[in-house]
Amino acid sequence: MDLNGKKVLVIGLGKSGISSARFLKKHGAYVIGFDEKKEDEMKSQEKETIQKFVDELYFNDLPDSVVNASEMVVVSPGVPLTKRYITLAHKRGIEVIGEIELAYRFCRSKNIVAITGTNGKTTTTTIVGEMLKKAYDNVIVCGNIGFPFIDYIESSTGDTIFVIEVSSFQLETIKYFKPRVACILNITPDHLNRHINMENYIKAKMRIFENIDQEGYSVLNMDNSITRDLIGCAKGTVIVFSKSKLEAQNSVFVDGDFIYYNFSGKLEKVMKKDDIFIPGEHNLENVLAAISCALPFKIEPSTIEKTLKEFKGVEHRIEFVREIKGVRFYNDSKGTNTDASSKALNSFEAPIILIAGGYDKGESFEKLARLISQKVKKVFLLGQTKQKIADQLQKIGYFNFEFVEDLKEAVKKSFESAKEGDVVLLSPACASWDMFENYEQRGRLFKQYVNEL
Ligand code: UMA
Repeated sequence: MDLNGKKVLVIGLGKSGISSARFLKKHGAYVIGFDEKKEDEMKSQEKETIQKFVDELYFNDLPDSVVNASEMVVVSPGVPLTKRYITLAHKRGIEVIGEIELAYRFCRSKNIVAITGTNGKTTTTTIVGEMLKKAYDNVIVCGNIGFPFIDYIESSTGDTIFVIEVSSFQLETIKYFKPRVACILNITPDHLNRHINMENYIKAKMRIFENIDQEGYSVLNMDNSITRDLIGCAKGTVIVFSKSKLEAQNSVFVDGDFIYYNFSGKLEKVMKKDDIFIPGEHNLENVLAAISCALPFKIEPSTIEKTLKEFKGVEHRIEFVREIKGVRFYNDSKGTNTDASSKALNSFEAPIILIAGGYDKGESFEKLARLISQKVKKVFLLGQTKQKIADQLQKIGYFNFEFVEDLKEAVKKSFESAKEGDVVLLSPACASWDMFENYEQRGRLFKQYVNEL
């Protein structure tokens, strides 16, 4: 693909957009940047960076003439494809792709592991990266995890192994993106404000298999009712995983106390499941998925075992922060949907004081409310969804909730109402964008407020 002199419109100037603009500019493109933010809403430092990589810059609104004059559009994952300017580009026959696709077109390596799913993507992607790093020198972990794929294209070679976390948003704008190994961990309701219904959300996730060929591998979770049914759509060699015993030829599973794999005609006992350091049934699923993704790279059972004994988990995912007077604080800021927060709640036996609420993605809180009524002593609610969650709790006769204005107040009041032996858990079940820049900022602030107690 020749970018020299090509007029490329980059929509959304966050992490993905800035990195795309930087890459495009370096490869000789004429770059037009656009962000819906008002000019004065963008931090001056950010604007200065962007200005280095764009030839024209638009804020707030984009004239049709700019779209019409473009030869290609690179759209950021957070921008819905139903936006007027995207529809216009499609109408004019202008190619619209995302940063993952752009990066792929310049990627010299064929060794790409791509991992998607509603929950567990970051943990699984990180574990696969850790396993492969023990066996290979040149492994890069990137993508939705927070590090744009395109930032690593120039420093990579044909031997680099990319382990990429991909979101449904990113998959909507791929075209030729072909991983060697593609995995869908699980699918439960999420991002329904963007995808409108589950059918569209599942379709977006399934696109991860779209370009897999005979030499590739598709990995699927047999314990999730939606991914189990996708087996007919998987391509290449299909590897399945489950927390129960499987008889399938290419599989990773649990039998009794042990994890096994059956791959390339060989059945191997990998390790005792209780020796995995990170706790919880959901993490066992993540581990089984990670082993499945690593198998095509001929990773030895001893390497898998060593990695899983050492791996301590990722930041913002049921992350232990501190214990004060017998009260343990956990940061699960990455619990951005009800399924993720349910998993967090189910990871504790101790009484829980929960901090929840945030940006409304259109999800129902009915099921979560029932679990809260069983496991949670008190809930502090904040953000856009606080009333919506409160309504569900009231409906089932649970009244032990309180509205708070901000996270600082939530932390302070949680501690005041906690007793020795309790757990204070931030697991919002919602995205962060109503009050914070992202979930990382929310998690970091939570830890700061806990450390200030
Ligand atoms: N913007 C518009 N119009 C819109 C929406 C956004 O102009 O309609 C602008 C915003 O004003 C902002 C910029 O676009 O300036 C933000 O772009 P973005 O939302 O695509 O976010 P990035 O900073 O580029 O980060 C993206 C991913 N964000 C989203 O998908 C929302 C990051 O995933 C990812 O780490 C990063 O690219 C690098 O690949 C975060 C995420 O929350 C972690 N992902 C969701 C999830 O995991 O559930 C999908």
